[in-house]
Amino acid sequence: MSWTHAFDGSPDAELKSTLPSDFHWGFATAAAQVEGAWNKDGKGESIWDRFCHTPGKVKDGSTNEDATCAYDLYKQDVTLMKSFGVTAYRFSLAWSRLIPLGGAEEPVNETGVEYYNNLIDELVTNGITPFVTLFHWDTPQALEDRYGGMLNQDKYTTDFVRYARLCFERFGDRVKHWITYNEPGVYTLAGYAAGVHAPARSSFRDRNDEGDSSTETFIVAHTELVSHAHAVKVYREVFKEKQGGQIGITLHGNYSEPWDANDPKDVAAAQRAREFEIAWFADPIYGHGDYPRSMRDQLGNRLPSFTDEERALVKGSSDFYGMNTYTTFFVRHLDGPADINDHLGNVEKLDTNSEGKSRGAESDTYWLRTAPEGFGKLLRWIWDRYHVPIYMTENGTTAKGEHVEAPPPERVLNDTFRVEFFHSYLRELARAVQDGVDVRSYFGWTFTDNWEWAAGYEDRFGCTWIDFKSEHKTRYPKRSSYFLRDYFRHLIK
Ligand code: LGS
Repeated sequence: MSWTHAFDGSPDAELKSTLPSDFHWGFATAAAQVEGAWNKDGKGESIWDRFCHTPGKVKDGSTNEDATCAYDLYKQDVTLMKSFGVTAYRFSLAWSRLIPLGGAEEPVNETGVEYYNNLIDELVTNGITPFVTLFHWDTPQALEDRYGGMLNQDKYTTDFVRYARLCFERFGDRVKHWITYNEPGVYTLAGYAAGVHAPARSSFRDRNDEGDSSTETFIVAHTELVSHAHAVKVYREVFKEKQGGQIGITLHGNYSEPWDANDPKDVAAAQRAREFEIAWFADPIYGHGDYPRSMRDQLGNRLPSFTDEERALVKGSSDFYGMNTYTTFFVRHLDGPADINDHLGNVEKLDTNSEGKSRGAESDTYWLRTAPEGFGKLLRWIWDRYHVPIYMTENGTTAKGEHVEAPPPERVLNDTFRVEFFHSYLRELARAVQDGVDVRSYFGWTFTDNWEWAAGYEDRFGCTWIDFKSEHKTRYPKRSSYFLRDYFRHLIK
C-alpha cells in the first residue's frame, strides 16, 4: 500500500509554513518499551523487568523481554524513520544497560555504551537529530533493593548524577538535546500512589491517623526534582560550553476544563487540577522556585519543603520545557480528600461537562480522547505562566481494533482515527505558534506499536503496526506516518 498523498494541503492554507525551518519533528520511544534484550550483553535488571515478571501486574500477562527488538533492529528502524522524513528521534537510555547495578561505584557495561554509540551514529549519519532522555521510568532494581530507590533522596541523587555524567561524557559530543526525566509526575503517581506501575507501591494501603494517604508520592517527586537539578548543574558546569547542547525535563500535562463553567468552585477546581498536575514540577523549575500554593494549602507538611540550597538549584534548572500531552478532562470540585483524588487536587475527572458535552472522540484506551481544543489552551497556559521555549516531546493516540492477527487488514493500516488526531492537534500547535507561543519540536507517540507498560501489547500507539508474533517483529507502516511526513512538509518553512 502506498500513500503518496496522505495530506494534500488544501484545507489548511492559512497554516502553511507557520513553523520555523529549524523546527524538529519525529517520533518518541522509551528503552523499556522497545529495546527488548532485557538481560542481554550485560544489561542489569530494572524495576520494570521485575514488575513484568511478577504475575498479575501486566494486563495481558506479557513481559518486555523482546518488545519490538529495537536493540537488534535499530538500523532497520533508522532507515524506516528516514523514509518518513523525520528530522529528529527522541529515545531513552536504559540506566541498567549502562551501569547494570546502577550505583556510583559500580562498573560500566561497555557493551551497553557501544550499543548507544552505534544508535546515535546511525541517526547522525542519516541526518536525524538525537533527543535523549536519561530516565524514562526504568530505575535499576539494585538501587530499589539497596536503599529504596528514590525514597532515599541523597543516595539516589549521588547515583543518578554519576549516571548522567557518564552519558554526557560518552555521548555528549553528538547529543545536543538532553532530557533528564520523562514525566516525573506519572512515575510517582502511578508507581507510588496508585501502585499500578513499577515499583508498585501504593500510598492508599498505608494511611496515617488523620486518614490522609502517605507522603511517598511527594517524597519521590521531590527526589526527582532535586536529582534533576544536580544533573543539570553538572552539565552546565562541565559540559555545556564545550559540547554546546541544551538540557531540560519533560513533564506530563493534560488540560483541565471546569465541569460547570458557571460554577466558581469548578472553575477553581480546574485551575487547581492544572496546578497539581503541571505546576507541581513546573513552578519549582520555571516559576517561583517552590510548589504551588494550592498544593501546600491542601497537603500541608505531607509536601516536602525545599531547603534554600535546593530551591536555588532547582529554580531555572531547565533550558526548555518538554511537554507530553494526550487529552483533556472536565473536572468537578470535591469537598474532601478521597483516594487518589487528593493527589490530584480534590477533583473528579469526567468525560462530559454539565451540559453533556463530551471531552472528545473515544479511542481504544479508556482515559484517552481526542481533545485538540484543550491542547491549544494548554500550550498557551504554559507559555503565559512560564514563558519558556516548549519542546513537544510526546503526543499521540490509540485507534480502535488494531489488536488483530497478522497481516493487518487495510482498515488498520489506513488509521484514519490517528490521522485525524494528529491533524487536529497539529492545527492547534500551528495556531499557537502563529499567536507567538515558542514551540520548537513535535514528537509523535510513537514510532511503532510497542510494549505499553502495564497495558502490555494491547494498547497500540504506533504509527507503524508490529506483528509481535513474528520472529523479526515485522513492521507495517500505517498511513499516519505518511500523514505526518506530508503535513510537516506543509507546516515547516
Ligand atoms: O507509553 C507512554 C505513553 C502512552 O500514553 C509513555 O511511555 C509515557 O511517557 C506517557 O505517559 N504515555 C501516555 N500517557 C498518557 C497518560 C494519561 C494519563 C491520564 C490518566 C487519567 C486517569
